[in-house]
Parts: sequence; structure tokens; C-alpha cells
Amino acid sequence: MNKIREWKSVLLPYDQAVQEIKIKFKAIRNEYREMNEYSPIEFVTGRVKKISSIIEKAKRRDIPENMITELMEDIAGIRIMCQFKDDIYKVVNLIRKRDGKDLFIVYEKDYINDYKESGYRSYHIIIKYPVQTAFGEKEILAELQIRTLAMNFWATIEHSLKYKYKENIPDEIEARLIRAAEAAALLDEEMYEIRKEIINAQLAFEEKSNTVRDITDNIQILSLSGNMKEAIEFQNRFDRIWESGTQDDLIDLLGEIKEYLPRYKILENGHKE
Ligand code: 0O2
Ligand code: 0O2
Repeated sequence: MNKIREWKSVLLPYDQAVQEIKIKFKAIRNEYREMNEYSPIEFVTGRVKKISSIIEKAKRRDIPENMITELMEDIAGIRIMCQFKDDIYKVVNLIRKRDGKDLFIVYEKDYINDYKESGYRSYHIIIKYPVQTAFGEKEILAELQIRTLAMNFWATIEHSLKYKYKENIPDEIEARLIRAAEAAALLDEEMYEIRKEIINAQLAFEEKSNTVRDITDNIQILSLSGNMKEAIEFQNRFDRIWESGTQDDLIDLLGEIKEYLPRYKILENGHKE
């Protein structure tokens, strides 16, 4: 078998694991949002390490080729971004609760309390993750990096500079990066202090947009089920409330519209009751 084919088949379960883990964390975020609750997860990304980076890291760490999948922990990488520092530990607890169920924690690294010399901050959890393949179950290692948006901003930029300078970043730039990491940490602290205000504003926005979605969906059902006159009337009232009404007015209107509809047809939170 040639090298390229070999890598492709080795990396296939990693790709599947990344897709699955991403879906699972996005589902947690969506559940919170659908329930009009604050989600400690802002967004999730994931990637399988590039073959060139695997080879380069194996060389740097003296890992023999036949030991790469056992010793390299971040071939599958998931990043979970949070708005605030305390969200990171909420996500860590969510992950710990799943330990022994759909994933197995190998170890954790707290690069937040114990940040790196470079200034790097993130919480890492190395897991074993079982993947069901066409050829049976395969357990792979994956790295979960949990960080705030500010930590992610810094790490993304610093990583690209490291790539450009191949680890030999000029002293002056390195010093600035350390200062920038401290500024990002300060930003996280400041935002943490006003998080209640921010979260309440975001929840109010989310609640309003969910109510508006339910109203417009249900008005459409009303018109499709032949109640055109009522649908137009409700639409006009909605337009007036939109101009000058409150969230309570929107909720009252939604309640009234629902009374006009047969129960099984009411749409709420995007689902049929
Ligand atoms: P949503 O619901 O918009 O968040 P794929 O390429 O299909 O394997 P995916 O998830 O589409 O996978 O791409 P990737 O690159 O793994 O993740 C990108 C996701 O992160 C996208 O969300 C982006 O919208 C989201 N993202 C990236 N940067 C930011 C950011 O600064 N803020 C926020 N809120 N989200 C960001 P999705 O998956 O399209 O779904
Ligand atoms: P990628 O895919 O390019 O991100 P190491 O030997 O230090 O490279 P180790 O010991 O396996 O890595 O684990 P460590 O130190 O916990 O780092 C693993 C990953 O954390 C790195 O993956 C980075 O994604 C991130 N990371 C760690 N330190 C830094 C840092 O100083 N700056 C930035 N931007 N990211 C960091 P890789 O190997 O870089 O792969």
C-alpha cells in the first residue's frame, strides 16, 4: 500500500470522531438556546491534524511512525469556545459527567491557572473516544481545547506567527505577544465582572427572536388552514407591537393566536406539539 493511502485510512476514524464530537457539543449549545437558557458553549470547531503537521510533530517529539496513533494525542482536535472564563469550568464539568459513558478522560491540563511561558491559555482534556467503523470499534485519542473567545483570538494569531517564524519568533514580537496575552486575560476579567448584564441582554434578545419566530410560524399556519381574516388581523397587530410594543405584548399575542389553532398544529420552538 502506498503512503498516501495508508495515511488516509489511518485518519478516517479520526475524521469521524471529530464530526461526531462536534455534533455532540453543538447539540448541547442548541439545547440551552432552545430552552431560552444561557449556553456556556458559544461555538465549536474541529479538525483532523494535517499529515504534514503529524509528520513534523512526530519528528520533533521522536515518536516512531508505528507509535504515532498511540502517542500523539491531538490528531483529532476539538475547540470549544466560551464567552466567559467561568463557562470553561462549566464545560469541563459537562465533559467530566460523560466520562465513562461516550468518552473516557485520559488526563486534563489547566493552561489557564498554569499558563504557558508563551502566554498561551486554554483548558485541555485528552480523551479516548470509541468510533464505530465498518471494521468494528476503534478507540482513538482526541484533544478537547476549551477556551474563551479572547484566548482563542490570541492563540489563533500567535499560532500563525509561530508558523511563519518556525518557532524562532523575534524577541520583540515575542514580548509583545506576552503582553497581548496579558491584555486578553484582562479583557476576560473585565467581561467576567459584567457578565450578568451581558447574559441578560443576550437572553432577552434570544427570547424575543424565539417569540417572533413562533408568532410568524403560527400566523402562517392560521392562514394556511383557511383563517385568512384572523391571520391578517394578527399580522397587523404583530406589526404594531413590533413598532412600539414590549416582549410581554408579544407573548400575549402569541397566546391569543394559539387559542385560534387546533392544538396539534401549534408550532412552538420549531416543533409540532
Ligand atoms: P453555527 O450554528 O453557525 O455555529 P464542517 O466544515 O462541516 O466539518 P463546521 O462546523 O461547519 O464543520 O466548520 P468548523 O470550521 O469546524 O466550525 C466553524 C463553526 O464555528 C461555524 O459554525 C462558524 O459559524 C463557527 N464560528 C467560527 N468563528 C466564530 C466566531 O467568531 N463566533 C461564532 N459565534 N461562531 C464562530 P457552524 O458549524 O456553521 O454552525
Ligand atoms: P496544531 O494542530 O498546530 O494546533 P507540543 O509538543 O508543545 O507541540 P503537546 O505537548 O503535545 O504539544 O501538547 P500541548 O503543549 O498541550 O499543546 C497541544 C496544542 O495546544 C497545540 O497543538 C496547540 O494547538 C495548543 N498550544 C499549546 N501551546 C501553545 C502556544 O504556545 N500557542 C498556541 N497558539 N497554541 C498552543 P499543536 O501541536 O501546535 O498543533
